[in-house]
Amino acid sequence: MGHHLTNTRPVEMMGTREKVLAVHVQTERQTGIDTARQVDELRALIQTDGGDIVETMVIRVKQPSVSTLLGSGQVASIHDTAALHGADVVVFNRELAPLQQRNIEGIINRRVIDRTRLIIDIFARRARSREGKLEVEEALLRYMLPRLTGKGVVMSQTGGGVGTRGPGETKLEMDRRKIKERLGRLKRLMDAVRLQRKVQQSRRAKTGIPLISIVGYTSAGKSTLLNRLTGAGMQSSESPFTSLDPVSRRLYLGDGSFSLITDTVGFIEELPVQLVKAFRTTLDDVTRSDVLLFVVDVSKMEYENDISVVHGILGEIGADRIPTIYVFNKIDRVGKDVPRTGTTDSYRNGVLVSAREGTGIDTLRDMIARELTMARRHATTRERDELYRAV
Ligand SMILES: Nc1nc2c(ncn2[C@@H]2O[C@H](COP(=O)(O)OP(=O)(O)OP(=O)(O)O)[C@@H](O)[C@H]2O)c(=O)[nH]1
Ligand SMILES: [Mg+2]
Repeated sequence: MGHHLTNTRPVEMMGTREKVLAVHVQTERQTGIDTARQVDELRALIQTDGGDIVETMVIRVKQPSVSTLLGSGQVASIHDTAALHGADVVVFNRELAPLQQRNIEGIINRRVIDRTRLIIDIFARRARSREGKLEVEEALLRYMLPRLTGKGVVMSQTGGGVGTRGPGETKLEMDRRKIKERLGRLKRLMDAVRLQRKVQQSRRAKTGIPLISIVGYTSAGKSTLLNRLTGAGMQSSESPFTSLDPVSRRLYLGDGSFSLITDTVGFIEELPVQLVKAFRTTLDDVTRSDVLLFVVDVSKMEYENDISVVHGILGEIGADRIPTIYVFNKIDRVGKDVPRTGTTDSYRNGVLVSAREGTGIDTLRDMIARELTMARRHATTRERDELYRAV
């Protein structure tokens, strides 16, 4: 009986989890609270990527060194700590320049993975759709291009290590020329996907069905909210980046009409630029929405920071002017008073909910209906104006 269970366990639980030393590099500008939050986030990312954290180091740096980022004494102490705990990999909580990464790796004699590679790796692990896989592959190749050494690189999807996953089916050995060729081919493949999407979009636009997108920091509760609103069977979990592929469902409004509501990839502080670029097709739906539901986990101490990170990324993808409802989620964890005394007051279009327990969801439905009516009115005014201009 027991072996059925064993077979469904993830590979990492069967004794192959890599031992990871987590290194948080703290610059002078950062406060203590920032550090605690970022260290927690780093640890969650490493665990999501199948790593077993044996030790966490916080290293303060005053004057970053071009060649190794840290001082030589600091690199030596990373080496010693890694050796002491038998770490296989050292993961840094920031992007390292290719030169820094290579030099540190040389000194500490272990694989060095930076934050960007770690996040791309998690995306590679999660991508299910063809489009998502192509997007992750593009991000990974763009990341690797400036990091090639003479030998080229090896990517494999079957490898179990932290920060080693690639999206290809087989082991790929690539040099710079091959990477550039592959990027060219990826571009052609994505162009085809985009064209297909355009056709779908214009077909959908003709139906006049309004679009709503759920956006927010990773783990804010976006999928739980979609499930609560529509009964969709979206997977939700504590670990970051559970959902990558956009999933759309019908959301019925009071008057019998419906809209399409889409849940998509979560955002994170310093989301690698390669990923934002590669995911532009996926994020295109967000940009075309009539209304955004901006989900915020108010049980996190630093939820205001999450809000500004998400605002930043919405700005980057050109979705910052879409009418937005702020959904302050997880109030079951904090009680009603806490978020009300904070920033939530300054968001006119905000509602306190618990997606898990259903609190506040009726109010949210009413707000969505109202927002869509206004969006429609705007659209008709615009069309009428255009008509007047035309005659
Ligand atoms: N207490 C509480 N937990 C919640 C609530 N909503 C979601 N959660 C939990 O928060 C975690 C993340 O929820 P998800 O719905 O997966 O979050 P997400 O925003 O879709 O995350 P990603 O897809 O990974 O970006 C899960 O463990 C949920 O059960 C809520 O209202 N209250
Ligand atoms: Mg999700």
